[in-house]
Amino acid sequence: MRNLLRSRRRLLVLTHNNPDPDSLGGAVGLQEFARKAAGIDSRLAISGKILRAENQAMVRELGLQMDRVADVALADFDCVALVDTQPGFGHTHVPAGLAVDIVLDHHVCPDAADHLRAVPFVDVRSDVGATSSLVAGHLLAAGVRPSAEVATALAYGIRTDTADLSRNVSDLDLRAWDFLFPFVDRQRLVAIASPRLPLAYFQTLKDALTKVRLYDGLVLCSLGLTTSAEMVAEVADLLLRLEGTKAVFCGGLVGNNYHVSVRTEIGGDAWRLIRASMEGEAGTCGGHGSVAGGSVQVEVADARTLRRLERRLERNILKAFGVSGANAYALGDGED
Ligand SMILES: [Mn+2]
Repeated sequence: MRNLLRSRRRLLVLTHNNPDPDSLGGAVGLQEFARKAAGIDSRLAISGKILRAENQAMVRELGLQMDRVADVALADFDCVALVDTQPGFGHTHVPAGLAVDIVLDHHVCPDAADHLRAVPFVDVRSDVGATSSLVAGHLLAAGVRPSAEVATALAYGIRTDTADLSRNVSDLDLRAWDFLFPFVDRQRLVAIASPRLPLAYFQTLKDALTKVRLYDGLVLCSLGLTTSAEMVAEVADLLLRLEGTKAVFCGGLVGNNYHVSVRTEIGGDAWRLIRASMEGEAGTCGGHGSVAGGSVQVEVADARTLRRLERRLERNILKAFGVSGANAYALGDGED
Protein backbone atom coordinates (compact mmCIF):
# COMPACT_ATOMS: atom_id res chain seq x y z
CA MET A 1 0.00 0.00 0.00
CA ARG A 2 2.89 2.35 0.78
CA ASN A 3 4.51 1.68 -2.58
CA LEU A 4 1.23 2.28 -4.37
CA LEU A 5 0.63 5.57 -2.52
CA ARG A 6 4.20 6.75 -3.17
CA SER A 7 3.59 6.38 -6.91
CA ARG A 8 0.59 8.79 -6.73
CA ARG A 9 0.19 12.50 -6.02
CA ARG A 10 -3.14 12.93 -4.23
CA LEU A 11 -5.47 10.48 -2.49
CA LEU A 12 -9.25 10.66 -2.22
CA VAL A 13 -10.68 8.61 0.66
CA LEU A 14 -14.33 7.51 0.45
CA THR A 15 -16.54 5.53 2.86
CA HIS A 16 -20.09 4.16 2.76
CA ASN A 17 -23.10 6.53 2.90
CA ASN A 18 -23.89 8.02 6.32
CA PRO A 19 -20.43 7.11 7.63
CA ASP A 20 -20.20 5.45 11.05
CA PRO A 21 -17.31 5.81 13.53
CA ASP A 22 -15.43 2.79 12.18
CA SER A 23 -15.46 4.14 8.63
CA LEU A 24 -14.50 7.65 9.77
CA GLY A 25 -11.74 6.27 12.02
CA GLY A 26 -10.44 4.02 9.24
CA ALA A 27 -10.58 6.92 6.76
CA VAL A 28 -8.59 9.38 8.87
CA GLY A 29 -6.22 6.55 9.83
CA LEU A 30 -5.55 5.91 6.15
CA GLN A 31 -5.00 9.65 5.61
CA GLU A 32 -2.42 9.56 8.43
CA PHE A 33 -0.76 6.56 6.77
CA ALA A 34 -0.70 8.34 3.40
CA ARG A 35 0.80 11.50 4.95
CA LYS A 36 3.33 9.98 7.33
CA ALA A 37 4.28 6.69 5.64
CA ALA A 38 4.03 7.70 1.97
CA GLY A 39 4.25 11.50 2.03
CA ILE A 40 1.11 12.13 0.00
CA ASP A 41 -1.70 14.56 0.57
CA SER A 42 -5.32 13.38 0.80
CA ARG A 43 -8.95 14.44 1.27
CA LEU A 44 -11.85 12.58 2.86
CA ALA A 45 -15.20 12.90 1.09
CA ILE A 46 -18.54 11.54 2.27
CA SER A 47 -22.05 10.98 0.95
CA GLY A 48 -25.20 11.10 3.05
CA LYS A 49 -25.08 12.50 6.57
CA ILE A 50 -23.31 12.03 9.87
CA LEU A 51 -26.40 10.99 11.78
CA ARG A 52 -25.85 9.80 15.32
CA ALA A 53 -25.17 12.37 18.05
CA GLU A 54 -22.03 10.38 18.98
CA ASN A 55 -20.76 10.48 15.40
CA GLN A 56 -21.39 14.22 15.14
CA ALA A 57 -19.51 14.67 18.42
CA MET A 58 -16.63 12.61 16.98
CA VAL A 59 -16.34 14.97 14.00
CA ARG A 60 -16.64 18.07 16.23
CA GLU A 61 -14.32 17.00 19.07
CA LEU A 62 -11.58 15.68 16.78
CA GLY A 63 -11.93 18.41 14.13
CA LEU A 64 -12.28 15.85 11.33
CA GLN A 65 -12.16 17.52 7.93
CA MET A 66 -14.27 16.24 5.05
CA ASP A 67 -16.02 17.33 1.86
CA ARG A 68 -19.14 16.09 0.15
CA VAL A 69 -18.35 13.63 -2.68
CA ALA A 70 -20.57 15.67 -5.04
CA ASP A 71 -18.47 18.82 -4.38
CA VAL A 72 -15.07 17.22 -4.99
CA ALA A 73 -13.17 17.90 -8.24
CA LEU A 74 -12.37 14.27 -9.03
CA ALA A 75 -9.69 15.27 -11.56
CA ASP A 76 -7.57 16.59 -8.64
CA PHE A 77 -7.01 13.02 -7.44
CA ASP A 78 -5.01 10.17 -8.99
CA CYS A 79 -5.69 7.65 -6.24
CA VAL A 80 -8.99 6.55 -4.67
CA ALA A 81 -9.54 4.45 -1.54
CA LEU A 82 -12.72 2.88 -0.18
CA VAL A 83 -12.71 2.33 3.58
CA ASP A 84 -15.08 0.08 5.60
CA THR A 85 -16.93 -0.81 2.41
CA GLN A 86 -16.32 -2.28 -1.06
CA PRO A 87 -17.15 -1.40 -4.66
CA GLY A 88 -20.65 -2.59 -5.54
CA PHE A 89 -22.05 -2.44 -2.00
CA GLY A 90 -25.57 -0.99 -2.03
CA HIS A 91 -24.93 1.65 0.64
CA THR A 92 -21.86 3.03 -1.11
CA HIS A 93 -21.75 5.72 -3.76
CA VAL A 94 -18.67 5.73 -6.00
CA PRO A 95 -18.96 8.41 -8.71
CA ALA A 96 -19.43 6.89 -12.20
CA GLY A 97 -16.18 6.17 -14.02
CA LEU A 98 -14.01 6.56 -10.91
CA ALA A 99 -11.51 3.69 -10.58
CA VAL A 100 -10.84 2.48 -7.04
CA ASP A 101 -7.18 1.79 -6.14
CA ILE A 102 -7.38 0.74 -2.49
CA VAL A 103 -10.06 -1.20 -0.58
CA LEU A 104 -9.80 -1.65 3.20
CA ASP A 105 -12.74 -3.48 4.76
CA HIS A 106 -13.95 -6.23 7.07
CA HIS A 107 -17.43 -7.01 5.69
CA VAL A 108 -18.52 -10.23 4.01
CA CYS A 109 -20.17 -9.96 0.61
CA PRO A 110 -20.53 -12.90 -1.78
CA ASP A 111 -20.83 -10.67 -4.88
CA ALA A 112 -17.75 -8.58 -4.08
CA ALA A 113 -15.12 -10.67 -5.89
CA ASP A 114 -16.10 -9.40 -9.36
CA HIS A 115 -15.81 -5.77 -8.27
CA LEU A 116 -12.47 -6.31 -6.55
CA ARG A 117 -10.65 -7.95 -9.45
CA ALA A 118 -9.55 -4.61 -10.94
CA VAL A 119 -8.48 -3.04 -7.62
CA PRO A 120 -4.66 -2.91 -7.20
CA PHE A 121 -4.60 -3.06 -3.37
CA VAL A 122 -7.27 -5.01 -1.52
CA ASP A 123 -7.17 -5.74 2.20
CA VAL A 124 -10.49 -7.32 3.20
CA ARG A 125 -10.41 -9.41 6.37
CA SER A 126 -13.80 -10.57 7.58
CA ASP A 127 -12.34 -12.02 10.79
CA VAL A 128 -11.34 -8.54 12.02
CA GLY A 129 -13.84 -6.69 14.22
CA ALA A 130 -13.23 -3.20 12.85
CA THR A 131 -11.75 -1.62 9.74
CA SER A 132 -10.12 0.84 12.17
CA SER A 133 -8.11 -2.09 13.61
CA LEU A 134 -6.99 -3.07 10.16
CA VAL A 135 -5.83 0.49 9.43
CA ALA A 136 -4.16 0.81 12.85
CA GLY A 137 -2.32 -2.41 12.00
CA HIS A 138 -0.90 -0.73 8.89
CA LEU A 139 0.21 2.31 10.95
CA LEU A 140 1.87 -0.03 13.45
CA ALA A 141 3.60 -2.02 10.70
CA ALA A 142 4.87 1.18 9.07
CA GLY A 143 6.15 2.58 12.38
CA VAL A 144 3.82 5.61 12.22
CA ARG A 145 2.98 7.41 15.50
CA PRO A 146 -0.60 8.62 15.08
CA SER A 147 -1.70 12.08 16.27
CA ALA A 148 -4.05 12.19 19.28
CA GLU A 149 -6.97 12.98 16.95
CA VAL A 150 -6.27 10.06 14.61
CA ALA A 151 -5.61 7.62 17.46
CA THR A 152 -8.84 8.69 19.20
CA ALA A 153 -10.83 8.35 15.98
CA LEU A 154 -9.44 4.86 15.35
CA ALA A 155 -10.00 3.82 18.97
CA TYR A 156 -13.63 5.01 18.87
CA GLY A 157 -14.11 3.15 15.58
CA ILE A 158 -12.86 -0.05 17.23
CA ARG A 159 -15.04 0.53 20.31
CA THR A 160 -18.25 0.95 18.32
CA ASP A 161 -17.76 -1.90 15.83
CA THR A 162 -16.68 -4.36 18.53
CA ALA A 163 -19.04 -3.17 21.30
CA ASP A 164 -16.10 -2.20 23.52
CA LEU A 165 -13.99 -5.15 22.41
CA SER A 166 -16.69 -7.68 23.33
CA ARG A 167 -18.02 -8.64 19.88
CA ASN A 168 -16.28 -10.07 16.77
CA VAL A 169 -12.91 -9.39 18.38
CA SER A 170 -9.79 -10.75 16.73
CA ASP A 171 -6.20 -10.71 17.85
CA LEU A 172 -5.57 -7.74 15.56
CA ASP A 173 -8.33 -5.71 17.26
CA LEU A 174 -6.62 -6.21 20.62
CA ARG A 175 -3.16 -5.40 19.26
CA ALA A 176 -4.52 -2.30 17.51
CA TRP A 177 -6.18 -1.14 20.74
CA ASP A 178 -2.93 -1.59 22.73
CA PHE A 179 -0.98 0.26 20.07
CA LEU A 180 -3.42 3.20 19.93
CA PHE A 181 -4.24 3.64 23.60
CA PRO A 182 -1.11 5.61 24.66
CA PHE A 183 -1.93 8.18 21.95
CA VAL A 184 -5.69 8.43 22.71
CA ASP A 185 -7.16 11.62 24.21
CA ARG A 186 -9.32 9.99 26.90
CA GLN A 187 -11.24 13.18 27.77
CA ARG A 188 -12.32 13.63 24.19
CA LEU A 189 -13.10 9.92 23.85
CA VAL A 190 -15.60 10.23 26.74
CA ALA A 191 -17.09 13.42 25.25
CA ILE A 192 -17.68 11.53 21.99
CA ALA A 193 -19.19 8.42 23.61
CA SER A 194 -21.76 10.27 25.78
CA PRO A 195 -22.95 13.42 24.00
CA ARG A 196 -26.19 15.28 24.81
CA LEU A 197 -29.10 14.00 22.71
CA PRO A 198 -31.79 16.03 20.89
CA LEU A 199 -35.47 15.77 21.87
CA ALA A 200 -36.23 14.13 18.49
CA TYR A 201 -34.08 11.17 19.54
CA PHE A 202 -36.33 10.41 22.52
CA GLN A 203 -39.48 10.95 20.45
CA THR A 204 -38.29 8.40 17.87
CA LEU A 205 -37.31 6.00 20.63
CA LYS A 206 -40.73 6.30 22.29
CA ASP A 207 -42.39 5.47 18.96
CA ALA A 208 -40.02 2.51 18.43
CA LEU A 209 -40.77 0.99 21.82
CA THR A 210 -44.50 0.86 21.04
CA LYS A 211 -43.67 -1.34 18.03
CA VAL A 212 -41.59 -3.98 19.81
CA ARG A 213 -42.85 -7.57 19.56
CA LEU A 214 -41.33 -10.23 21.76
CA TYR A 215 -41.10 -13.89 20.83
CA ASP A 216 -39.20 -16.69 22.48
CA GLY A 217 -35.63 -15.31 22.32
CA LEU A 218 -36.39 -13.13 19.30
CA VAL A 219 -37.34 -9.44 19.33
CA LEU A 220 -38.96 -7.87 16.27
CA CYS A 221 -39.35 -4.14 15.80
CA SER A 222 -40.83 -3.02 12.48
CA LEU A 223 -40.79 0.75 12.72
CA GLY A 224 -42.71 1.61 9.55
CA LEU A 225 -41.56 5.12 8.56
CA THR A 226 -38.55 6.26 10.55
CA THR A 227 -35.91 9.00 10.68
CA SER A 228 -32.66 7.28 9.66
CA ALA A 229 -30.88 3.98 9.08
CA GLU A 230 -28.79 4.80 12.15
CA MET A 231 -31.91 4.89 14.31
CA VAL A 232 -32.84 1.39 13.08
CA ALA A 233 -29.39 0.16 14.13
CA GLU A 234 -29.54 1.99 17.43
CA VAL A 235 -32.93 0.49 18.37
CA ALA A 236 -31.59 -2.97 17.45
CA ASP A 237 -28.55 -2.46 19.70
CA LEU A 238 -30.73 -1.29 22.58
CA LEU A 239 -33.21 -4.18 22.30
CA LEU A 240 -30.43 -6.77 22.31
CA ARG A 241 -29.89 -5.75 25.95
CA LEU A 242 -33.35 -7.02 26.92
CA GLU A 243 -33.04 -10.07 29.17
CA GLY A 244 -33.53 -13.38 27.40
CA THR A 245 -33.00 -11.92 23.92
CA LYS A 246 -30.98 -14.10 21.54
CA ALA A 247 -31.60 -12.07 18.37
CA VAL A 248 -33.13 -8.74 17.30
CA PHE A 249 -34.61 -7.85 13.94
CA CYS A 250 -35.35 -4.16 13.41
CA GLY A 251 -36.45 -2.40 10.23
CA GLY A 252 -37.63 1.02 9.11
CA LEU A 253 -38.33 2.98 5.92
CA VAL A 254 -36.29 6.08 5.09
CA GLY A 255 -37.18 7.55 1.70
CA ASN A 256 -37.34 4.65 -0.73
CA ASN A 257 -35.10 2.34 1.27
CA TYR A 258 -36.29 -0.07 3.93
CA HIS A 259 -33.34 -0.44 6.31
CA VAL A 260 -32.84 -3.62 8.28
CA SER A 261 -30.56 -4.31 11.26
CA VAL A 262 -30.01 -7.72 12.84
CA ARG A 263 -28.17 -8.30 16.12
CA THR A 264 -27.54 -11.60 17.84
CA GLU A 265 -25.91 -12.75 21.06
CA ILE A 266 -22.17 -13.33 20.80
CA GLY A 267 -21.65 -16.53 18.81
CA GLY A 268 -24.89 -16.03 16.86
CA ASP A 269 -25.01 -15.71 13.09
CA ALA A 270 -26.65 -12.38 12.20
CA TRP A 271 -25.54 -12.69 8.59
CA ARG A 272 -27.49 -15.95 8.14
CA LEU A 273 -30.60 -14.40 9.69
CA ILE A 274 -30.52 -11.23 7.60
CA ARG A 275 -30.05 -13.20 4.39
CA ALA A 276 -32.97 -15.44 5.30
CA SER A 277 -35.16 -12.44 6.14
CA MET A 278 -34.40 -10.69 2.83
CA GLU A 279 -34.92 -13.82 0.72
CA GLY A 280 -36.68 -12.86 -2.51
CA GLU A 281 -36.45 -9.08 -1.89
CA ALA A 282 -34.62 -6.58 -4.12
CA GLY A 283 -31.95 -5.47 -1.69
CA THR A 284 -28.41 -5.77 -0.40
CA CYS A 285 -27.00 -6.78 2.94
CA GLY A 286 -23.69 -7.22 4.71
CA GLY A 287 -22.49 -8.27 8.09
CA HIS A 288 -20.07 -10.11 10.29
CA GLY A 289 -20.62 -12.34 13.31
CA SER A 290 -23.36 -11.01 15.53
CA VAL A 291 -24.05 -7.80 13.53
CA ALA A 292 -25.67 -7.40 10.12
CA GLY A 293 -27.44 -4.68 8.18
CA GLY A 294 -29.09 -4.24 4.83
CA SER A 295 -31.71 -2.43 2.85
CA VAL A 296 -34.54 -3.21 0.44
CA GLN A 297 -35.47 -0.80 -2.33
CA VAL A 298 -39.15 0.10 -2.23
CA GLU A 299 -40.44 1.55 -5.49
CA VAL A 300 -43.77 2.83 -4.27
CA ALA A 301 -43.41 3.66 -0.60
CA ASP A 302 -47.11 3.74 0.32
CA ALA A 303 -48.50 2.45 3.60
CA ARG A 304 -49.87 -0.77 2.12
CA THR A 305 -46.64 -1.74 0.33
CA LEU A 306 -44.69 -0.95 3.48
CA ARG A 307 -46.94 -3.06 5.70
CA ARG A 308 -46.75 -6.01 3.30
CA LEU A 309 -42.95 -5.79 3.07
CA GLU A 310 -42.68 -5.73 6.86
CA ARG A 311 -44.95 -8.79 7.13
CA ARG A 312 -42.86 -10.73 4.58
CA LEU A 313 -39.60 -9.87 6.34
CA GLU A 314 -41.09 -10.78 9.73
CA ARG A 315 -42.42 -14.09 8.42
CA ASN A 316 -39.01 -14.98 6.98
CA ILE A 317 -37.10 -14.11 10.13
CA LEU A 318 -39.54 -16.03 12.35
CA LYS A 319 -39.10 -19.05 10.13
CA ALA A 320 -35.30 -18.73 10.04
CA PHE A 321 -35.22 -18.37 13.81
CA GLY A 322 -37.55 -21.33 14.23
CA VAL A 323 -40.28 -19.65 16.32
CA SER A 324 -43.97 -19.55 15.58
CA GLY A 325 -45.53 -16.16 14.86
CA ALA A 326 -48.48 -16.91 17.11
CA ASN A 327 -47.04 -15.97 20.50
CA ALA A 328 -45.95 -12.34 20.34
CA TYR A 329 -46.01 -9.95 23.29
CA ALA A 330 -45.95 -6.20 22.92
CA LEU A 331 -44.16 -4.01 25.47
CA GLY A 332 -46.50 -2.78 28.16
CA ASP A 333 -49.84 -4.08 26.97
CA GLY A 334 -49.62 -7.82 27.51
CA GLU A 335 -50.47 -10.40 24.91
CA ASP A 336 -50.68 -9.37 21.26
MN1 LIG B 1 -16.88 -1.39 10.23
